[in-house]
Amino acid sequence: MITSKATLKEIVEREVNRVQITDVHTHIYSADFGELLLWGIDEVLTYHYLVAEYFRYSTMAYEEFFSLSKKQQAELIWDTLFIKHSPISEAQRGVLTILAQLGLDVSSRNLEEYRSFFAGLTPQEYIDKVFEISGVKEVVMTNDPFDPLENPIWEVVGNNDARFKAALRIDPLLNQYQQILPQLQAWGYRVDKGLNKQTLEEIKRFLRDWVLKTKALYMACSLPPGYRVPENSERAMIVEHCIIPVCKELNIPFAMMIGVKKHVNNELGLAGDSLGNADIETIEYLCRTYPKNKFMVTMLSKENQHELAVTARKFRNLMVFGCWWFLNNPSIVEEMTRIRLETLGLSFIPQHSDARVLDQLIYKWVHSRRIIANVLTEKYADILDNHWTVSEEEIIRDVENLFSNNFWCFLGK
Ligand code: FIX
Ligand code: ZN
Repeated sequence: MITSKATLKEIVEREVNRVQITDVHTHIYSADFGELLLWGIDEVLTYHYLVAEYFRYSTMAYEEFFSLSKKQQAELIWDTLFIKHSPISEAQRGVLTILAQLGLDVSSRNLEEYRSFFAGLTPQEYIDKVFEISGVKEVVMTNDPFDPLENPIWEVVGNNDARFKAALRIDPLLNQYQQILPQLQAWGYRVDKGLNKQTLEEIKRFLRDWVLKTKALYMACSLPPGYRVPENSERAMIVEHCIIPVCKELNIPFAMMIGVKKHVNNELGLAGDSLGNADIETIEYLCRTYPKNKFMVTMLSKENQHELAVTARKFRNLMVFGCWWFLNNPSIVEEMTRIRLETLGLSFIPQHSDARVLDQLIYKWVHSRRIIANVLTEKYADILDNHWTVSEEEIIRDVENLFSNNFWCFLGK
């Protein structure tokens, strides 16, 4: 049994650093998906977080920047954010963490040298390397049947890498039904403008078809701050009459990622989204009204985090996950992890990477492991003060639950 705080710190850090992680939400793909998988230093540097930070200093016209090649954009970002200013933001620091963990000479600041390292690797080789360095054993992708680049891959190739799991992403269905209606009809689903009985049944058939085709572990959607159910809207109708029944039938969670304000600055593209406070009563309503359904929820506003944790205390069919997007900064990850451990004990999923570029698995998890280990150590130390003792095996158990098993148990797998 562990009784000293020094030993406690050492063991918690060791186990958090070596636990094999299930990353429950990413935007990366197995090599089967070809160009959809983004990797390498130029993709890392042109990550939309860094594009937004580049424009903090640049007066270049947005369209001029986006008309440049990825290589040229990367060089501008490198020069502006790393050479002309010290790279201390979380996303900037993340680039340095990636380079350091790959064993490259960060002090050289030589972008061409970094590029030559990547030039010598195939996608598959680099996937293997990143999974090994990051300690991630499996990731859940974001799979969008409405993406014209991704859709055909599922028809021909599919996913053949067991480390990559699928999640069915249905934002267009919920947030732009009228726009995607023709596509559903073209695929042979007998859907109409009005959400009549046949249309609702056909939307359910579409959802069922794609969950089964992709072997999706859950259905997911990002939702605006104004997301409300119940509500007299297409989105609320489709959630209650299609998503909920199919998720229950297939025993998979509905993952709601709530609070994104799309296109606040449209000229920034992916970097142009922001956030807003969302309504916790919608989550209360769904968890209460559909007790046989499972809901994974992450919210984008810092101000929503405490009430989300308290709501999870009320509903065992609610799993809180991740420090999403603008929350994935050390100061906020620490605060959210502390709130969650104090409010929920160990019954939540503390983090996901949201990696959009393969390399980011490395930095997002190096940074998060350190913060989560520190807060977790403090919480164990608090109970040791009351002469509770904890064993190494119990710490291993708790850490494996936080970083993997809580997700799989919630799925019922
Ligand atoms: O909706 C989402 O899955 C968001 O995570 C993304 O749209 C966002 O661009 C992102 O990658 C944030 O980290
Ligand atoms: Zn995401």
